[in-house]
Parts: sequence; structure tokens; C-alpha cells
Amino acid sequence: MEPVDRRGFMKSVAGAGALAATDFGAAAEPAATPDEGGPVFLSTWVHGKPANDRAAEVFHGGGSLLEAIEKGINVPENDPAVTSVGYGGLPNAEGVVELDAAIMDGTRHRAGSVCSLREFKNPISVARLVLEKTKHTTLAGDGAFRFALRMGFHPEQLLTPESLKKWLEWKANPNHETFWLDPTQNHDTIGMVATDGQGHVVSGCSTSGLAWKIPGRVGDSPLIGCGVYADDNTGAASATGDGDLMTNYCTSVSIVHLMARGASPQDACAGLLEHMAKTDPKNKSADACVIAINARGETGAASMRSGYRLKYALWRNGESQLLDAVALF
Ligand code: SD4
Repeated sequence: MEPVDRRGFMKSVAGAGALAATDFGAAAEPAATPDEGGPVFLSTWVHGKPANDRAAEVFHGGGSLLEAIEKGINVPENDPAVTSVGYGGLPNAEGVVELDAAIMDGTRHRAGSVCSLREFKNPISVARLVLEKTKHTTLAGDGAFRFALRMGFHPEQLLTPESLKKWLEWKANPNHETFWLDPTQNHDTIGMVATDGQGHVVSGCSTSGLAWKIPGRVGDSPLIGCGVYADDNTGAASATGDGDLMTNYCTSVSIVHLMARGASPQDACAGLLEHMAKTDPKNKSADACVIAINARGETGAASMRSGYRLKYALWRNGESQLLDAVALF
């Protein structure tokens, strides 16, 4: 993605806003012509970098794009230092880790997802098996647990000494009725979008969701069209931040639809956040960040506000970097 100055950025937002106002039922743009640019991996937050590196390694080792995204996302899922994904993710209000994940294949236009999955640290891998082995799209709670068991995954305790300590501290605090952790400590959902450079796109997302959430709470991450969306005719998107808010805007499918009407990934990301701010000015202070890629490998990333600015990871042509997303406010 090119660096965006403020004037260019506001112009792009205005353009995307105009696109947002167009009729969603209008004829779509012709499918993007894929170039031969090779794979591109784009992920949220700092832990997106080792995730991208692993995804690129798997892809270059002969794995499919779906497999690359799954194995890439497994990296922060397995890392106890990442406290909002997989093993070591902060638990719900009752001290139980509940994980959400989804993966969508833009070629088949099919997704798999799991919600409120307990005791398995790799929900993205379980979600992929929902996609590959069943006719369903989403499995939740106990059913997702039993499906994972049947698929051969091994249950384990996902609390680490550190996450247990944090939960006990939260419980001991007399003001602990909030279900939203200080956002500065809760930036860690992994969203990844990628193309193989041949016109194929995939989107994946994995999270432990909001720390101290009400048991059974499902965020945007495992909901198709919210946390993930992918369509080879256009591109793919993913989201991170306040999933209770972003679910109401179907962020990922809305971004892909903006791209289908001609917006660049950058303009589509900015346009969706601008739409959120326009419909309710309170959203200007929301924690909301999005990433997108089109089938030509062009990328976009945007944050609602500079106080919750997305750091994102980009892997292209063997180069792996961390970048700061633009912020609207
Ligand atoms: C959720 N969207 O469960 C996730 C949380 C998140 O950065 O992305 N945090 O609401």
C-alpha cells in the first residue's frame, strides 16, 4: 500500500463514501484480472508478522492458500504471550477461555467457523474442518467442542498462569462488572487476508474475543461477512476491534462490496469506517480497524481513530514488514 497523505486520504474517503451510496443491487464491476505478482499476505497487529511469515513458508512449500492462512494463524494461537488469541487468551467472566474463528475460501464462496469453542487452542483449524468436512458453516459451543474431539483435536487447559492471574485480579476488583478490557491491552485478534497472485483470495480470523465477556458472547470474528469475507471476483477483508459494534455493520462483506463497485482496498476500508462514523458520530471514538486485499494483490488498512491505530503486517515478494494504518479521526 502506498503511504497516504491527509488530502489524498480525505479524497479517497469521499470517493468511497460516494460508492457506499450506490445501489448494492447495481451490476457488479467485471471480475478483477489477476496479475502474476505472486502471493501477498496481510494480517492485523504485530503478531501478524510471524503469522504472515509462516503462511508464506507453507504456501511456498506447496500448501494451498487456505492451508497457508490456517497455519499462519496457528502461530499466534499457539503463542501464550498473545493474550487475545488461542492458548493464553484472556477468559470470559467465569474464567473460561472461549475462542471464535472463521475461514472463508473466495473460490468456492464457502466458509467454516466456530463460536465459543472451549479447550482447543486452534479454532481456525477446527473452522477449516467445518468447511472441508461438513455441509454446515458454523458450529457453536458444545457442538463445536464435540466436533473438534471427533476430528482428533486434543482438549487442553487454555488458561496460562498469567491469564489466570489477570482474571483473578479482574474478579477481585470491586468495579469488575465491565465486559470490556482496557483496549490498550486487548489488541490481539488475528485477521489475515491473502491472495496467491493467481486471482484466488482467502480470509481468516481467530480470537478469544473480549476479555471478561459474558459466557456465550459471540463477537464479529466467527460471523461470516463480519469478521471475514472472501470472493475471488473481488477480494477479501477482515476486521479487529469492538466486535459488538462491528457486527452491526457487517464490516467485511461491506468492504468487499465497496471493492466490487470499483473502490480500491484502501478506499473501501476507509469508506466503511466513514460510513460507521456518519451513521452514528459516537462511532468516531470506537475501536474499529479493518484490512482488505483485492484479487490483484492491492491492499488496504484503516483504523477509526489514532488512539486505536492498527499496526498491520504485510508480506509481499519475500519482504515482511510492519506498517501503521491510516486513522480517520
Ligand atoms: C471481538 N473483534 O470479539 C473481537 C475482538 C478484537 O482486537 O478484535 N480485538 O469483538
